[in-house]
Amino acid sequence: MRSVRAVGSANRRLSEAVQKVKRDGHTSVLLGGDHSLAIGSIHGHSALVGNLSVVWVDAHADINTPLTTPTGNIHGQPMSYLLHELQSKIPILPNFSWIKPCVSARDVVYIGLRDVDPGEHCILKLLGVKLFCMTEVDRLGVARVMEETCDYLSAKQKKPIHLSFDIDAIDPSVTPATGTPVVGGLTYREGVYVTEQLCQTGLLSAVDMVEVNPLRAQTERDVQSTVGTAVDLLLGCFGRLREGNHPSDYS
Ligand code: DIR
Ligand code: MN
Ligand code: MN
Ligand code: MN
Repeated sequence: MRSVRAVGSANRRLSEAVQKVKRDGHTSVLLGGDHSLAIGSIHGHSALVGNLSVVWVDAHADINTPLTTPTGNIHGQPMSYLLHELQSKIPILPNFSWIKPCVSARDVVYIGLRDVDPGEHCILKLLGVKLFCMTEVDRLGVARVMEETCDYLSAKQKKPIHLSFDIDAIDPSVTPATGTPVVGGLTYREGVYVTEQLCQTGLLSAVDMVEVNPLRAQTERDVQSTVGTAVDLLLGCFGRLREGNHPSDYS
């Protein structure tokens, strides 16, 4: 396990910062940085608003436990610390004892998966987590995926939505400047459509835009394409429409 203490204490501070943003009545936006930051972001969000829906857009499921991780990377594990259902599988770790699981497996939807470890696949199936891997995106199309995602999340009670968007969900031909690129991802347009539809629900309450890493780019053009896409995805979350916006939309 890499940098356990630092990740634990940074996330504790982050959780408090997110709680303050939510207390002040704002939508929280986290720019990252590796995806272990979702621990503090979701913890803090839930501490203030209560039960959440989580939409996790990623090539990876990030649901390894400290015992199933093949890499020791905590950014491959954040969901395992947050889910009630996995609490008994989490060993005691330094600077992690403040983390209380706060999300139910039935309130999570994954979109864009295409690189899932065997242990993670086991967990996802055991818990019956709703997911749209790239096969599903290919089969159904992004419009149907978002329709089903929004129906699934609003079927019970309408909970605030936490969007955790790993930029590696998008195809590396568009967003190459990231730590663990995987071929065969969402197109730019599919990514923007996901954010537009989540904005439309009126329930989007916090957004993580993570794994954007200009240091991993080979060219300036790679940086521009990756960062520009991340910005457009965030604008989609905040109501920018490709049809254009009426002036009153901005007020
Ligand atoms: C792998 C890779 N499943 C792990 N995960 C990544 O390290 O647990 N997540 N890259 O973003
Ligand atoms: Mn991730
Ligand atoms: Mn990822
Ligand atoms: Mn990662």
